[in-house]
Amino acid sequence: MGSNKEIANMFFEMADVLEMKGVDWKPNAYRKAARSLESLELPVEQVYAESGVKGLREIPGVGEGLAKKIEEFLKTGMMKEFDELINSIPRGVEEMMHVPGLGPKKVMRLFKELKIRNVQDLERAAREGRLSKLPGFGEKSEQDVLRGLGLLKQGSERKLLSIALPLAREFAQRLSRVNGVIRAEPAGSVRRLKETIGDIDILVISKNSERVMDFFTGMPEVQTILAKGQTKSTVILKDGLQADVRVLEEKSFGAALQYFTGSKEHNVALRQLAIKKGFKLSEYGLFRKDKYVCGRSEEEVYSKLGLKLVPPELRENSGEIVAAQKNKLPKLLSFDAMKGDLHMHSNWSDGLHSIEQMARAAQSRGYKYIAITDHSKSERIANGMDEKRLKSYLKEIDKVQEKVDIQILKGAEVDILPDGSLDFADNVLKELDIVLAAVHSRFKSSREEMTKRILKALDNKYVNILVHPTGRLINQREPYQLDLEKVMTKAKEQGIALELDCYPTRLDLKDSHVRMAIERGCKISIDTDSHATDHLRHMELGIAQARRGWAGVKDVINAWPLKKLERFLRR
Ligand code: DGT
Ligand code: CA
Ligand code: CA
Repeated sequence: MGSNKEIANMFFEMADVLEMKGVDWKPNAYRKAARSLESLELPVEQVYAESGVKGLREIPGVGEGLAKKIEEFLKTGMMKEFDELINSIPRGVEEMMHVPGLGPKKVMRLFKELKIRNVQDLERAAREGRLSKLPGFGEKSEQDVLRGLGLLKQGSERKLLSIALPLAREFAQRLSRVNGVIRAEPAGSVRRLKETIGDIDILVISKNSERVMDFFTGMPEVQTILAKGQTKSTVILKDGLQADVRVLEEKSFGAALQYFTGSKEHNVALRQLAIKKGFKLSEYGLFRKDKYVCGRSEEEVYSKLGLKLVPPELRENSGEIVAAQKNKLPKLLSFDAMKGDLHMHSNWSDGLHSIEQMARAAQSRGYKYIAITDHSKSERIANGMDEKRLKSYLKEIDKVQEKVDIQILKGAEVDILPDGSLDFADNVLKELDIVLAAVHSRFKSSREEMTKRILKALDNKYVNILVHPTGRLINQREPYQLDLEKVMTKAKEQGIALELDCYPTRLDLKDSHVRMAIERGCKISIDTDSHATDHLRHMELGIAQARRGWAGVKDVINAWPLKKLERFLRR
């Protein structure tokens, strides 16, 4: 973990503790600085080495006080105030903050009034119905706590793709440089680009397995070695993720890559097909009557079984095998297909960077267009804009447009209010090139209410994209109750796209919903919802998810040329 991330985590923790203690504004200042550090492109050591405390103070959100704390940490490896704060409350109490749905204020009350000191106490108390007795808590909050505990458990078992994917790539890269290694590739759910990952699987071709295993189990990220053998080793990494490495012969690498990429369900179906055709398929190869037929590459294996090569993202036994047999696999969206990004924030609302910085960052990714889409007025905590500030914001976009070589669409992320009306009136919406509509409140409405609310918003003639349509946060918040089918039908009728929000914890719509949408002729917009320039890279996660949902260029409005997109936006 680099210092940027380490200091950011310390600031986040300090914010939590300060909030539990009822301190005002400071927690938010710490969080802002933490987010800023997280998305800083340069290592903070470098900033400090080059321009000292003054350089640190130029990091958005970092003032005099926090700059001094960063300096202290860089010089001594410690932060006195961090230690003091952390030691001022029991460890377990602070951990309760990580239960989705429990804020610092509630945690403090549970600690003070019910003497609940850790997550185990909390679970017991909730199961015994003791939480609901606390004034202002009630049975509903108790159920929420139990659900939150479930999500927390899930999160400790399955990690986000955004965490596992770079690690898997890094490990494969390092392993491929080990003496005697011919090839090293990620397999398993990481290769299928699934939204969450149980463990990382890596396959290696090498004649010297011992050297590979020594290297792998000796990596600095490794916390515990669970197994170390000739063909397979398993480790637990410091962040809790598990990783397996397998060493193979060249002759069976394709078969093994196929087998260990999975999914299990895809493999079972493929193996049955092999049997039907008189073969036997295993991780060692394709055999006929115990005689090796092939196994060096996946292509050979699929081809001998009469199939086109199935892209890993589709290997879930959900129709891909029949499609591959009939040469009817979809032409998937490629990783370089995107022409623009239609959802991002600037420092006009809760983003870190200016409109110009966002535009330039998008331009350097090779995009042809972007939409700047800051929040509307009801999003007070996100510094949403009222009509007056919106006017200046639109002027600022015009000014930036003069300076950059990328088309900027003037947009806003407009709240869908509880009654289904929008946060800006039609005569204001009319001034925008693109309108994103979003639910940010009353997540716990009934299915009927939420469906009615969103359908009404989609009746507005200026809306172009319904963003993060189900509101879920992976391992943190369930999707809201919603009749998605009705929403998709309405969106298609109205010429409104549904978003696939690429933010790592959102990935909303999820894969199966993408497929459901495109089967109904509904268009998708894959957007990063960036709050800083470096978030633009999350596009890859969204493309992966779209591919898992069988989407191609025809389904994705921001993979289209500007002219065609503009026609779509005019509805
Ligand atoms: P994960 O780690 O839970 O995110 O998901 P996977 O798909 O990476 O699963 P993992 O790591 O347990 O196993 C890797 C692959 O090995 C899996 O995708 C398919 C294959 N595999 C594992 N167990 C079985 C099995 O019992 N039968 C078959 N046919 N394949 C298996
Ligand atoms: Ca795995
Ligand atoms: Ca595994």
